[in-house]
Amino acid sequence: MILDWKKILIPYKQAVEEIVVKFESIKNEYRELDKYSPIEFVTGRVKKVSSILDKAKKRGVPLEKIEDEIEDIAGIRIMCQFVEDIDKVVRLIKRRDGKDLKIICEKDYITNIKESGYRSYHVIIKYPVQTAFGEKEILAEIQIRTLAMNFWATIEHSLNYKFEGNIPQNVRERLKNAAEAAFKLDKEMSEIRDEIMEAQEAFQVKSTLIEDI
Ligand code: 0O2
Repeated sequence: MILDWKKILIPYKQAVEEIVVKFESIKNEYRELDKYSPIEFVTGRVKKVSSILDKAKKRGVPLEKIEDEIEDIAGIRIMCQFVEDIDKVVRLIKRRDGKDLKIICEKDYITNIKESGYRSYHVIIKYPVQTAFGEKEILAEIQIRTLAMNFWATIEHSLNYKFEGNIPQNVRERLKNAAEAAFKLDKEMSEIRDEIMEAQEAFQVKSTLIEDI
């Protein structure tokens, strides 16, 4: 069986672009209203064909089932400043359930931290894409995390890539310590959250006034 990946990935690319714009718009709306935004920034990517095939092989997923079983071909990442913002973003997503997206499942790696030290909240959704040939529903994974969680996950991911999944024990230990430090950083930041939010709102108003001059 030969798959035409170029054709298969078109709706995934479109979905990622649309979903990123939707969450960026929410962020901009908060900012326009001089309100604190629970969304700091949003990124998205379509998984590389080689990574899709590697994941399918690792999980024993046959080619014809890839689109049903690999949930993160379309991946969206929403970064937040504080752990508390993650809940708010999840609520924003839930409010859209049954409207422009359907929630399939949630994976809470913040309460249930992964063995690696990974923390993040994942929401798997079904998203309808209007293509040139009609509607196609695709699966997408939205990862919601703080800046500290993202920093750690990005570094760990690149080390995993470098060591092809076999990170040496001493580096693994350091990563565990770094995960603990990122956890503490999030906790400390949460404790001074009100002060930070007020300062940022004041700064935003001041910048807007300067722009208006
Ligand atoms: P990419 O595109 O390279 O990021 P599994 O990996 O089988 O345990 P599963 O069931 O595929 O996980 O889904 P899960 O747990 O929701 O993880 C999917 C994605 O979450 C991963 O995608 C990563 O982006 C992220 N992730 C999960 N665990 C870790 C981790 O320990 N460290 C880091 N850095 N990221 C993690 P992929 O497949 O790695 O692809």
